[in-house]
Amino acid sequence: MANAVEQASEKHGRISRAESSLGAGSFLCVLDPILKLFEALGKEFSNDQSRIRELRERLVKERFHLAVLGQFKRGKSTLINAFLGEPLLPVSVLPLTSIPTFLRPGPRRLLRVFFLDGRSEELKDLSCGQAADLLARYVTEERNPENKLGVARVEVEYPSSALSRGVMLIDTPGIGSTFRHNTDATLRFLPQCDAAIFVVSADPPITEVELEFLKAVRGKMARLFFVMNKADYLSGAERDRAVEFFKKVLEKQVGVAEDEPVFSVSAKLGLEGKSSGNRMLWQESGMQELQAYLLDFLARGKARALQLALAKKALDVVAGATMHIQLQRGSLQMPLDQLEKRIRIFDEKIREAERERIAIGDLLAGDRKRTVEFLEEKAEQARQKARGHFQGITSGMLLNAENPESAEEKVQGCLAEQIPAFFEEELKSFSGAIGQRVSETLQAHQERADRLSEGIRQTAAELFEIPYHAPDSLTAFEKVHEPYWVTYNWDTSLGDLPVEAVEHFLPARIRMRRFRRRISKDIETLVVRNVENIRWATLQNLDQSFRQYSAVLDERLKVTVEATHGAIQAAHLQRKERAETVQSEIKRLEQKRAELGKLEESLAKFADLASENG
Ligand SMILES: Nc1nc2c(ncn2[C@@H]2O[C@H](COP(=O)(O)OP(=O)(O)OP(=O)(O)O)[C@@H](O)[C@H]2O)c(=O)[nH]1
Ligand SMILES: [Mg+2]
Repeated sequence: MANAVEQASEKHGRISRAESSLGAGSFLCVLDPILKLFEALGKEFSNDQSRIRELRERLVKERFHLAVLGQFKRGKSTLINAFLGEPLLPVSVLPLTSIPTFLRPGPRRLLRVFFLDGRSEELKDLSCGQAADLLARYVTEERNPENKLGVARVEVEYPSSALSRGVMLIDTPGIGSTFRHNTDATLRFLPQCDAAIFVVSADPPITEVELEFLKAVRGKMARLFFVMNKADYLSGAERDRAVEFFKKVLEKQVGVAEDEPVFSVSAKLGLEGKSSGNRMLWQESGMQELQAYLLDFLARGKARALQLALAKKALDVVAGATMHIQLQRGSLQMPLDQLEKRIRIFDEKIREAERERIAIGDLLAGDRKRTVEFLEEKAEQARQKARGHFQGITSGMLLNAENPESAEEKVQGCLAEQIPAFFEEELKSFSGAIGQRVSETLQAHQERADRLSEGIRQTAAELFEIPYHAPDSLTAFEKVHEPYWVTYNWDTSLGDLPVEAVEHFLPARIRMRRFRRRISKDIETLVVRNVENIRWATLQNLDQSFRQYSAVLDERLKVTVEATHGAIQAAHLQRKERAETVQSEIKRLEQKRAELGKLEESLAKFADLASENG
C-alpha cells in the first residue's frame, strides 16, 4: 500500500504543494483574531461572531465530509462498495440512490435513519446483508419512491479501513435523472460537503448536465477528485483516449489545472477483487491507486481541505461584516442632509420589507393550515386501514370459533402482538409523508425569505454606494431539522373486557354475537387511540417546525435590518447627539475595516488555494 501511495503522490504531485503552502494551525490564527475583532466592534456584530465560532468548532473537531457526486448511474454507490469491499450500498441499472447516505468508520455495523420530521431511528449490530437490505428500504427510489418515508439522511457506521482517519464518506443521489427530487436532494446537500469525488463514466463521455453541475460544485468544494468509472468497457488505448478527452474538457470548460489527475477505474471489478481477496484484480481495476491517493490525501491533506472549505464560509461572514462597517462609516461621513434623504428612502424599504414579512407570515399560516388538513386526511386513512386490518384478522379468527371465552383470549393475544408492528409501520409512512410535505412547503418560503433579506441589503448597498455582498443561503432551513428521539407506547389491550354476569347464562350463540359486537367496539377504541397517538405527535412536530421556522425567519430579518438600517440609524443618532465623537468613530471604524481587510486577505489565501486545487 505504501508503495502505491508514493507512486500515486509522485505521479500526481499535488498534495505536497498544498501542504507546504500554509502551515498547520494557521487557520486558527486567522479565525481567532476575527472573533476578537468582532467582539471589539460591539454587540451589533454578535451574529457574525457566533457564525465564526461555529466554523471554529467544526475545525477543531475535524469533521470532514467527502461526498461522491455525479450524474445518475455513473457507479457512485458501486465505487463506495468497492472501497468497503462489500456490496453494502444498493446498486441498480435504474436511477436509484435517492437519499444522501453518510458512512463513517465504527466498531460495528450500525444504521441511523433521520427523518424529515425530526424523528430518528437506530439499528444496531447488523450483518452486511441486513444493513444492505435496510439501506435499500430507506435510500432507494425503488423501495422508497419519491421519498414517501420522508427520510432526510441515513448514517452508517461501518468497520472498514477504507473509511479510517475520521472522514465521513457520503453517497449522494445522482443528478440529472427524470427524478428531479433526487437532483434537488443533492443540490440542497452541497453546502455540507467539504470535498468530493466527481464520478463520470467512460461510456458515454461527459455530458452537458455533468459539466454544468461540475461548474456549480467546483466553487463550493475545497478539493475535487476526478474519477472515470466503468473502464472495463474500454480497451487500454480507448481508455487512455477517453481520459485525455475528459481532461481536455475539464481544462477548457471548467478551468481545472492541466496536471489534475483523472483516475480511470472499474468499480465493479474493484469490488469483485476486494471482496474475493483477488489483489491482482483490485490493482488492475485502478481502485488500488485511487484508494491509495485518497488515503494519502486524508492523512496529509484532510485537515487542510477542511480549513479551505471553512475559509470560504468564513469569507462570507467577513464580507457581510465589512459591508456593515462600510455602512456605518459612510453614514458618519456623508453630508447630513444627504444622509437624511437616504434614510427616508431606506425607511420606506424597511416598511415594505415588514409588510412582506407579514405577507410571508400569512402564507405560512395558510400553508400550516393546509398541512394540518393533509394530516387529518392521512389520519382518517390510517384509521380506515387499521380498522380493516384488525377487523379482518379478528373476523377470520372468530369465524370458526365455537366458544366465545377461548376466542376472546386468542383475539386479545393476537391484537397485543400485532398492534405495535402495525402502528410502527403506520407511523413511519404517516410522519414520512407529513415530513416531506412540511419540508417542501418551508423550502418555498425559504426562497421568498432569502429574496427579502437580499433586497434590503442590496438597497442599502446602492443607497450608500458600497459594494454589495450576496450572503449564503440555506442556513435558516437546516436549523429547523434537529433530530429528536421518541419511544411510542402503543395501546395493545383494553384490559379485561367487562362481561355482564347474566351473560354466562346465555346460550353460546348469543354469547358469541355479543362478544363480536364488543370486540368490534374495542377494536375501534384501540384504532382511535393509536392513530391519535401518531396524529398528536406528528401535529406537535409539524407545529414545532412551522414555529421554529418562523422564528428563524424573524431572527434572520432582524439581523439583516440591524446590520443595515440599525447601523445607519445609529450613525445618524451619533451625529445628532454626539457630533464631537464622530471623527474619532470614523477613525476607529477605518482602523477596524483595515484590520478586517488584512484578515480577509489571509482567508482569501486559503480559499484561493482551494480553487487552485479544485
Ligand atoms: N461495467 C461496469 N458497470 C458498472 C461499474 N460500476 C457500476 N456499474 C454498473 O452501473 C450501474 C449503476 O451503478 P450504481 O452504483 O447504482 O450507480 P450510481 O451512480 O450510484 O447511480 P444513482 O444512485 O442512480 O445515481 C449498475 O448496474 C452497476 O452494476 C463498472 O465499473 N463497470
Ligand atoms: Mg447510487
